[in-house]
Amino acid sequence: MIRSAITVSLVPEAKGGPFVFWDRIENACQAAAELGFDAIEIFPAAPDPAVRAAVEASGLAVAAVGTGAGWVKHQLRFTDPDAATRAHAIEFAREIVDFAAELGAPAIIGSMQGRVEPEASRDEALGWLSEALETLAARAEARGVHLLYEPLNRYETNLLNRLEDAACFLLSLRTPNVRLLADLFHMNLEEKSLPESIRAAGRLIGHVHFADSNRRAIGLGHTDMEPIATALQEIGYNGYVSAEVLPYPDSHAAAQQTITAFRQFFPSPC
Ligand code: LER
Ligand code: MN
Repeated sequence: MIRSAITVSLVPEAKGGPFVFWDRIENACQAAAELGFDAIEIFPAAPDPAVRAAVEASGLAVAAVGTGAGWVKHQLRFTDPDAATRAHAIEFAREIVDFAAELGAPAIIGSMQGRVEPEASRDEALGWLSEALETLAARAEARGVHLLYEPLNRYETNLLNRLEDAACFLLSLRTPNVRLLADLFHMNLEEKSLPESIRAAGRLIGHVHFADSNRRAIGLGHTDMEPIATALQEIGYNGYVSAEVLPYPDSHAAAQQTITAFRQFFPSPC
């Protein structure tokens, strides 16, 4: 069954980014639960027992946990030409993988993947990314969860922008424990056809960021959602569609619009 989720950022440095809730975790969980979401997706500054307690008290599941604070707060990326920085990046992400696993959720590798920097070759950068994903995926597997790798659009990385390229890359790894995160906003910029790309990636897709073409809630842009929802059903997707969108016109309205769209495109069978 496809389930609904909504994002909360607990990282002030990410202000302006595509997260629906920004306030305290308790408030975000309460609003999400009242609107009927199945789960919350958390963008934390670091592992935090208080966050875990608040989510558990809310009764919501955790859809995923972002690692991006490693970049926005600490400027750590897996493809940094400096070996010590790369090691530090893996260490930061490993702590988030452990925290996410305690919550029964996968961690997301998005902005921490970095890019091919002028000081390095593309092969070197992809090699460093592979090393990081192998290490983190093994850690996640030992804790019973997947790792999620997210292809980003060309304005955020020059590594892998399309689902197909990212899928080939994941299949080249030794670990089978990394799944693709299909972010509909990035895909709108990079894919020829979103439904076709989803069908081609099939069972490799482990998470979806449910965002319209302008990174507002689904229904507020020009994405044709119906064929995308059909493609997700056809591949047997049974994960979360999680609203990683701007709080437009405000957090509550974006959340309300998201749950309305979710119920329209993924109606409950009973
Ligand atoms: C993270 O999920 C994402 O989509 C990125 O655009 C954040 O930089
Ligand atoms: Mn995303």
